Amino acid sequence: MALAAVGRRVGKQLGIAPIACAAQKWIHTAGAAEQQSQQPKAVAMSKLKDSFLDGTSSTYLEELEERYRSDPQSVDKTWGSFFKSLESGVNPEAVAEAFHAFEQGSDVHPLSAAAVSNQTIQESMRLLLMVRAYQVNGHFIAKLDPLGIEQRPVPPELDPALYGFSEKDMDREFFLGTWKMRGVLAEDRPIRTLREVLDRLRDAYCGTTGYEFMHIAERDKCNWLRERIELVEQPQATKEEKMHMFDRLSWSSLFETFMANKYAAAKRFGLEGCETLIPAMKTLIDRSAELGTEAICMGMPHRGRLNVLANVVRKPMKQIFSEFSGVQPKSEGDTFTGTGDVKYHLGTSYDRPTATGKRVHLSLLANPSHLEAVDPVVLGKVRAKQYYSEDKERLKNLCILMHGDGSFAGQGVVYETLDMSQLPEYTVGGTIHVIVNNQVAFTTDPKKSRSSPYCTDVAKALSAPIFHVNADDVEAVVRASKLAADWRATWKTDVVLDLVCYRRYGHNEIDEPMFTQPIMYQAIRSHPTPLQIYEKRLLEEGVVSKEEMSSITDNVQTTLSSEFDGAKSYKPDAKDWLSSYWKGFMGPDQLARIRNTGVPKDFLRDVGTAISSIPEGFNPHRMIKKVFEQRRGMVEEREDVDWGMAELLAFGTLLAEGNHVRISGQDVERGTFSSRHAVIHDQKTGERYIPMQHISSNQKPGSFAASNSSLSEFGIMGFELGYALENPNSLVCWEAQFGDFANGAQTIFDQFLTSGEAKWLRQNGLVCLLPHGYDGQGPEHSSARLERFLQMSDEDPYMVPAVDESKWFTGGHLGSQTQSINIQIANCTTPANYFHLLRRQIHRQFRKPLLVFSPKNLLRHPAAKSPLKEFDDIPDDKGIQGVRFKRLIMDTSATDRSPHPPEEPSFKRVVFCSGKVYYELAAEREKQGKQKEVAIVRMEQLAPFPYDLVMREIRRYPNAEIMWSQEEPMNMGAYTYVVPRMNTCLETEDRLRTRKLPYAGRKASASPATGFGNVHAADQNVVLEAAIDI
Ligand SMILES: Cc1ncc(C[n+]2csc(CCOP(=O)(O)OP(=O)(O)O)c2C)c(N)n1
Ligand SMILES: [Mg+2]
Repeated sequence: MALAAVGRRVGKQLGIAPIACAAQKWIHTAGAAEQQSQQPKAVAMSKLKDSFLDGTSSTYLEELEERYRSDPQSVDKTWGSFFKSLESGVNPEAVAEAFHAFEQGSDVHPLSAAAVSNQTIQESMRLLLMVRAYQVNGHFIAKLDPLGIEQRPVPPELDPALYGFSEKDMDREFFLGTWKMRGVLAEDRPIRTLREVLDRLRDAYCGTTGYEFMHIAERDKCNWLRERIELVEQPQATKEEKMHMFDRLSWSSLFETFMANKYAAAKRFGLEGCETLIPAMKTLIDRSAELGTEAICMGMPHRGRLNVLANVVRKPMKQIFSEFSGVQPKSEGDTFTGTGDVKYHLGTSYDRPTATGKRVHLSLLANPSHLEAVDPVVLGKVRAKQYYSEDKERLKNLCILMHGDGSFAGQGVVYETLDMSQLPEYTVGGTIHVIVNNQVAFTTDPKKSRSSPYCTDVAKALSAPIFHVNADDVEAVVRASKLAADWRATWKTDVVLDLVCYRRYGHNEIDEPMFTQPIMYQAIRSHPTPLQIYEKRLLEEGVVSKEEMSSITDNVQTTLSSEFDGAKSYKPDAKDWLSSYWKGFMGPDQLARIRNTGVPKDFLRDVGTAISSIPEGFNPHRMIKKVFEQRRGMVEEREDVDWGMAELLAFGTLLAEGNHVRISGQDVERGTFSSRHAVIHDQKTGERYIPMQHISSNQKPGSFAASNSSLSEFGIMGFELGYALENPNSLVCWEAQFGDFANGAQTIFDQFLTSGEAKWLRQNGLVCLLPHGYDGQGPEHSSARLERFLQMSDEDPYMVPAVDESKWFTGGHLGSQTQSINIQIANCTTPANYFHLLRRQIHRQFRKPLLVFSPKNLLRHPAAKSPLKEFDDIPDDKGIQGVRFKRLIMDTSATDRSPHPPEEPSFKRVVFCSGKVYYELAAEREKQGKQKEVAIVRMEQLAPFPYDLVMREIRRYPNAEIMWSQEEPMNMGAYTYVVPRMNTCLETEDRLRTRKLPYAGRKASASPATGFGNVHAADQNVVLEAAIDI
C-alpha cells in the first residue's frame, strides 16, 4: 500500500472512537489501573510526532516514501525498517493506534509498534515457542565438536519454518516480551526483526557454547542464566585478557610437548586435545577467589593430571620430573615411605596467589585408578573444611571435580555423589564439575558407552546447568568457566562444564588409536592445536603481535628446561602433604604414647545425664521416654550400661573433650535396630531434638552430627572417608545398614581405606560399623564378610611381634604393632569394650581405620551389659595403665592378666571365638556344665592379631586343646585368618600338634547363610555342641 494512502487513512481514523489498543497485546504485567491509562484516545493529526524526525504530515510521509523507494539508504534506518514493515502488509489502523500510544507517553516506538500490531496472537505464540525451542534445544546445533565429525540431526523445532515464518518475515519487526522473563524474552526488550531475534538466539545458543538449563524448574535460576547467555553484547576480552589466556594455554600446551619429548615411552595420559582445561581451571579458581573462596579441593582422573598438578596446583615441576625418574620420596630421618603409587595418582596442595592478588589454598586429592571413586571423598573433605572453618555460607571452601566423558556417564558413584548435592548434612554448597569430553573412552565410542545424547545427562537429575563448550575456543571456555564459578557462588548448587574436545594420541601415549577410531584420528592428524588456533585468531584480530606471543612461549620453554635441569638435584619430601591439623601425629615409624580411654565417673555422669535428658515441653514417644529413663538409670548405676548407651557415652565424652563427632549412614539417627535414638521426634509437633548437641554449654554448633544418609554405600562411605581425612580430632563413623550391604562400597574399602596410607601416606581414622551376626535372617542380613577385611589386613601371619614384658601393664610392650598395620578389625562383645574402642580411636597420636563388626542381637542381649565402673578411669587391675580396650577377653574363670599366669591344668579345651557367638557358646557350656573343662576366650580385636594375649592363654591352659569356633561357614568368618596366626602362637609356645586348627563352625558354603529359619537354628546348635562337647 502506498504510504500516502496510509497517511490519509490514519487521518480518518484519528477522528473516531478509540479502537482496540495495540499496546494491550504486548503488555502482560499491567494491572487494571495501568491498563486503563493506556487506553488509546483520539489525537489530532497535527500532534503526531516521532522521535527521530519532526515530519508529521502526510505530505512529508509521502516525500519520505518516495525517497525510500528510490534509495532505501537515503532515509533514516528506523524509517527504513518502517517502510519495510509496510511492504509486508502493515495494517493502517495499527499506525493510528501506535501514534496514539506514543502520544500517551508509552515508551514504545510508534512506528515499530505499528508494525508489531500486525503480529497476530498466533504469531506471538509461535515466536515464543521458537525462542523456547532455542533455549531448550539450541545446543544441539551448537558447534561443539572441534573435529566437526560428529553427526547430529538438526531438531525441526529450530527451523523458523516450523512456526510458519518464511524469508519474507525476516525483516518484519516483532515484539517478544513475556511476563517475568529475562533475556531475549524480557518485557523491556526493544522490538526487533525476526532476523535479529534469530541471529541473537543462534549467537547465544548455537555458537561454540551450548547451554542446557531449561530442565531447571526455578524461574529465577533460568532468568539468571538467560540474562547472561542472551546478552546482546557479550563482553569482549581486552588485549590483556587475551594475552593472559594465551599465556595459560601456552603453559598447558608446551608442558605436554615437553613431557612428550622427554619421556616418550612413559604413560602420562596427556591432555593434548583439551589443553584449554588449564585456562578453564585457572579461571574457575581466580573467579571463585574473587567471589570469596579461600580453599579449593579438587579431584580428577588420569587425563591431564600432570598438567593440572604442574600448572594449576603448582606442584613444583622439578618434583614432577623427579618422580618421573622413579625416585622414592623420603624425608630426613624417615623410614616409612609406604608402597607409593604411579605418578598420575598423586595429590598435592599449594597456596596459590590469584590474578587479583588474593591467595587461595588448592589441594588435589590423591586417587586410585578407579574412575570417579574420588568424587565423594573430595566432597567429604570439603564438607569437613566447611565445618572447621565455620563456613556457613559454603563460600570459603569449594569443590571442583574433573571427569572423563566415559566415566561420568558410566560410573554409578557419579550419581551417588551428585545426589548428595542438596542433602543438609552432605551439601558442600554445590560442586563445579569439569568434563574432559574427548569423545572416546579408551577405545569405546560414546554411542557404545551411553544411552543419552550427552555424557552429562545424569546431572540434569539435580537441576544442574550444563555448559557444553568447544574446547578449541579458549575464549568461550574461559567465558563458560566464569559463568560456572558465578553460578556456584550465587546459587550454591552443582554446575557442569563440558569441554568437548578430542584426544590427540591414544588412550596413553604408547597406545595406537587408529586400530579403533580411524576416521576420528585421520581428522585429528591434520587438526591444529588449540594454541595454534588461538595464535592464528589473535593474529587475524590484530590485537596481539607475533612478537608478544613469542615472548610468552619463549618464557615457558625456558622455565620448563630449567625445572627439568633442577629435577636432577631435587630432594623429595615424603610428608609434604601433611595439613596443619595433623602436625604432631606419628607415622608408623614413630612410636606413639598409649593413653587412657577411661573417664572420671563425675564426667561420665554429667555426660550421661545430658544424653538422657529430654527438654521440658517436648513430647517424646512413650517408648523413647522409657529408653531415656533407662539410660538415666544406667548413669546413676541403677542398671548396667547397654550397647546403645555405651556408644552415646563414647560420643558424648569425646564431644565434651572438644572433639567433633559425626555418624552417617542409612537410618543411623534412630539406628536400624532402634538402639541409638540420637535424634528424637516430638509426637505432637514433629520437632527434632538431639541430646548430643546439648552436652556442654560451650559446645560448637554442629559438633555432633548424626545423619540419615541417602541410600548409597559407595558414595556415602567415600564421603565419610574424605571427611575423616581433614582433621584427626574428629570421630567419623559410617554405619552400613547391615554389614552385608557394605560391599557396595568395596572400592572405597579396597582403594582408599585399606591401602591409602601405604600408597599416599595419608592416615585416616574412619570407623566403619558393619552389623554382622547370624540370627537366621538369611544370606543378605547375616554377614559383613569379615573374611575379606581380614584378608586385607597387612600383618605377617608368621611373625610374632617382639614383646617387652617389662612394659606389659604400662602399655607399649608391643612396640608399634597397631601403628604399622593398615586397618584395625574388631568384633567386640561388651558395651564397655565398644566404648573404649571408639574413644581409643581419638586418644592416640596416630589414626588408623577401624572396622567394627557390630552386633545386632547384643544390642538387647541381657548378658551384653557393662557396669559403669568399666567406663571410668580407675584401673581394673593393679599397676595397669593406658587404654582400657581389651583386645582379648579371658575366660570368665580367669583373673590373672600377667604374661605368665598360673597354669590351669584341668581345662581340656580352650575355645577361641569372636563376636556374639560367645554368648551362645557360654550358654551351651553352662547347659552342659563344662565350666571347669572348657574355657572360652573372646578375641575382641582380630587385627592387629593379639599374639601376646593368645600366647598367654595358651600358657594358662597347658593341657587344653586349642580350638576355633565361629558361626560363619568355614570359608568365611575369621577361620582362614586365624589358622596361620594361631599356629604361629602354638608353635612359638611349642604346643603345635597339628596344622589343622580344630574347628567348630558351619561347613564351607557358597552362600553366607541359609534362608530357612529352622536350618539356621539346627546348624547353630551343631556348632555350639561341637565346640563344647568334649
Ligand atoms: C572404575 C574403572 N573402570 C575401568 C577402568 C579402566 N579404564 C581406564 S581409563 C578408561 C577409559 C576412560 O574414559 P574416559 O572417562 O572418557 O576418560 P579419558 O581417558 O577418555 O580421558 C577405562 C575404562 C578404570 N580406570 N576405572
Ligand atoms: Mg574420554
